[in-house]
Order: sequence, then C-alpha cells, then structure tokens
Amino acid sequence: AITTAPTAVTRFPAGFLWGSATASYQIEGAVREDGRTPSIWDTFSHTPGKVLNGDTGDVAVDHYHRWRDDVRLMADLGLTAYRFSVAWPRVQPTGRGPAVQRGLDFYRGLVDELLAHGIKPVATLYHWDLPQELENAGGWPVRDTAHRFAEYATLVGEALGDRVEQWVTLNEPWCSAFLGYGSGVHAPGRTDGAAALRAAHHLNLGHGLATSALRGVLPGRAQIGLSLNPSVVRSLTDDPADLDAKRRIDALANRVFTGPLLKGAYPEDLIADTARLTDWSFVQDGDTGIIHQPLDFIGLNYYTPAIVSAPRAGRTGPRRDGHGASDHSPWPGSEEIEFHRVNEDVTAMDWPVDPTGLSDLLLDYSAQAPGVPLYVTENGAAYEDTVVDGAVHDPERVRYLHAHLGAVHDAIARGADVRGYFLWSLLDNFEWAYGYSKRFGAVYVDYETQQRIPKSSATWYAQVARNGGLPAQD
Ligand code: PNW
Repeated sequence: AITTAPTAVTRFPAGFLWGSATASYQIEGAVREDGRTPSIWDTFSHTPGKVLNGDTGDVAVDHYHRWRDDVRLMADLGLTAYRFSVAWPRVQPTGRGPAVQRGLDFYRGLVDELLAHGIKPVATLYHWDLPQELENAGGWPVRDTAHRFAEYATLVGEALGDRVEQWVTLNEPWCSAFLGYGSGVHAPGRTDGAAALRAAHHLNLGHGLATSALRGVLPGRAQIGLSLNPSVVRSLTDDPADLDAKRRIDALANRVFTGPLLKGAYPEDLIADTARLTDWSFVQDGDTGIIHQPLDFIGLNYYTPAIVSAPRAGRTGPRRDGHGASDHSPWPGSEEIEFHRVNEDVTAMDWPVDPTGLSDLLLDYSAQAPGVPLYVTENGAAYEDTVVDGAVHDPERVRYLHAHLGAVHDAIARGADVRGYFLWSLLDNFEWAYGYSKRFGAVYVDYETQQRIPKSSATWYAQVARNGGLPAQD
C-alpha cells in the first residue's frame, strides 16, 4: 500500500507556549477614552520631527475597540499564549492615586476573552507608556518613579491577579533608559547620558519594588519576571582593543541589568567606564538587595546581534548600531565604539538576520541564571508587505521565523530551559520612531479601513503551533 510520508517535524517540549506579543501604545488607539491621559509617547509622537511622517498612536490599529475580533484572530492562529501590555495612563492617569475602573475593565474583558479561547494571558506592566505627569516630575531618572511603578503594579495585580498567572514587570528597560534619555530617539526624547544611567537604575529598582509588591497581592502560583533585550555582542576581531569594545558595550547593554538582577551588584568596570558622567551615588544602600530577588522566569527579546570594534581611522557616516538615527549616542561613556555590518541579509529595519544570535543568547542566559525558565518574549521581522489580490505573501518572514524557531529548538536540545516563544507581533502596528512605516505583524493591517489580513506567515505559524513543532525546512 502507498502511504504518504509523514511530514518531518522538529518537536518542541510538551506545553511549550506558542505566543504572540503586542504593546498598548502600539495597537490600542483610543488615547482620550475612558479617562486615559497622555503618556510620554503621546507627547513625543505629537512633537514635530520625532516620529517618521508625523505618525502617532492616536488611532493605531484600533485594538481598544476591536479586541474581541483580535482575540478570535489569535484563536484562528492557534496561539496558546498572548503577551499584551497594560497602559499605565489608562489605569492610573496621573501616575498616582486610585485606579480608574474603566481602564481596568478593558483589560479584564480582554483577559476573560483570552481565557475563554484557551489562550494564556501574559501581562506586561510597562511597555514604555509612562504617564506624562510622572515625566513632568522627572521621569525615570528620578527615584520616586520606581515607587510609583510599584504602586501601579499593585493596582493591576489586585485587579487581574485572579486570572493572570504570568507577569512581566518591564519590557526592555534598556530601550526605556538609553533610547528614551540617552540618544533621545524614543520618548521622552532626552539626550543626557548621566540621566540614562540613573533611569536604568530606577527601572531596575522599580522592577524589584514591583516584584515585592506583586508577591504581596498575587496568588502563590503567579510567575513574575521581566523582558530584557540583551545585545548579543560580538567583537569584529580578536584584537585586544576590539575585545575591550565588546566588554564596554556588554556592560552598557546587558550587565547594567543582569549585574543587579542576577548578582546583586553593578559591575565595577561599568562604574569605571562611566566615571566621568556619574559617581553612581544614586544607588542607595539596600537597592541592589531589592533588585536581586528570585525571578520566576526571564523573558528575552531578540532581533539581531551587535558587531563592535574600537574606533577605526577614517570612519565616516552615521553610527550603525541599529538603534535609530540621532546625533546623541545611546552608549554613555563609550560613544566612540563602532558598530559593523558583516551580513547583508537584512530586514526592513536594516537589522541583519542571524539566528545563531538567538541560540547563543538562550544558552548564555541558561548559564547565567541556572534553573530559571526562559521565554523568548519577542522575535520577529519587518518586511515590506503588500496586498496582492487580497492576500499578503511574505516568504521572507516565514524564512526568518523558521530559522529563529530552529535556533530556539537548537538551544533547547543543548540544555536551555525555554518554555515559550512570542512572535513580535500579532498585528502590524505603530513601530515607535518609525511610525507605521515598518510592518512586523503576522497579520497585515490596512490602516485606512483597519481590515486585518493574515499574512502567509500567520498561516505557517498557526500550523507550527498546531503541530507543536517545525516542518522540515523546504
Ligand atoms: C522592541 N533598537 O523595540 C519592542 O519591545 C517592540 O515594542 C518593538 O516594536 C520591537 O522591538 C521591534 O522594534 C525595540 O533600536 C525598538 O534597538 C528599538 C530597538 C530595539 C527594540
């Protein structure tokens, strides 16, 4: 008898979460509804010259009104998990005081709908939309913001703790600190390296205070962690000067967070490298103890590695670190370090495609944080998608996802405890300083009509989720 050969499948562990992720300001719109007040991203996007084409999140993809349909879309995609973020200015508009019930109701409704579809909700408390009033009071460079964040986390924990088990305190604190206060390409658009370092510490402290506060209000089964966007730093050559450049960028991108989080101290070399900017006296006694507490998981966001070297003679042109155009560097004290392109296979973000960086990252964190489960809380790619005959065919994105999921599988096979993968992003959306010009979605959005069209990558990912693994690479 003739039987069709079963399609070979690279299997992932049972229970592996097949997720997708979004962020409030990037998808919700409805910025003036139900008591929401401006966040730093409203102010920034409405400031001429800050966001490409003057785009704002005023309407975004109207998720605030289309969430039921969007959850149905997730179910069609076979997702078993969804990471969304809570907009602080919907819950606590001025960053202080009691919660706004209508703001909390929106997320409660969303979570209930997810649960009804068998999709595990993963709540991110801070994906960059700081209430503008807290920025007016100094923002993340000011210590009080960390305390305000813990208070806000408590309000959300009390409201959703009965139905949300997995919590991400901060999303990518590196971006909040160094793009927000250093290079200024993100809100609030400040360009002060010392302020960026203070912000990094207060974000760490905010994570620690919020974790302690959440432990007080959430049931014992709750899982609390954070999502980092580590730079997978490689040196261009093995020259000592290039290796030192790698050390410096590793300190500013990675160890400024993992030092206090995983070891309970800021790295000595980072303090020395930044000595002409700050004496780090904003780190008070006891702070690193608050930050250094058990993590139930670590979320890792990965897009592309960073290839660095010491300054080369005769360099011209802009910094090519993939972090956006600015005259100000997001690398305080190490502005002269150069970033290189060694791979011309790039996405629409101009970010080189290199899946080996993802397996390296996962293995690195399993060594640094033994016993702590890991999740890929973001990975994905922007490509120039177009609608042809009502469909969006995106083989480049399928190739990107296939290769990166292969890298995750490889890391698991080599011992990393990776529990899930969240594709960035569910929907095309407001891509920060790039506005609507970069499409990261598995689902295409027509920004005129708000029509959603699943791309071929969405169909592909749905199959992977249903099979619990990857088809043989074709
Ligand atoms: C992450 N950089 O942002 C965010 O968490 C998402 O909200 C975002 O849409 C996604 O990655 C794609 O960009 C980043 O300049 C933004 O290095 C900028 C950088 C990194 C991550």
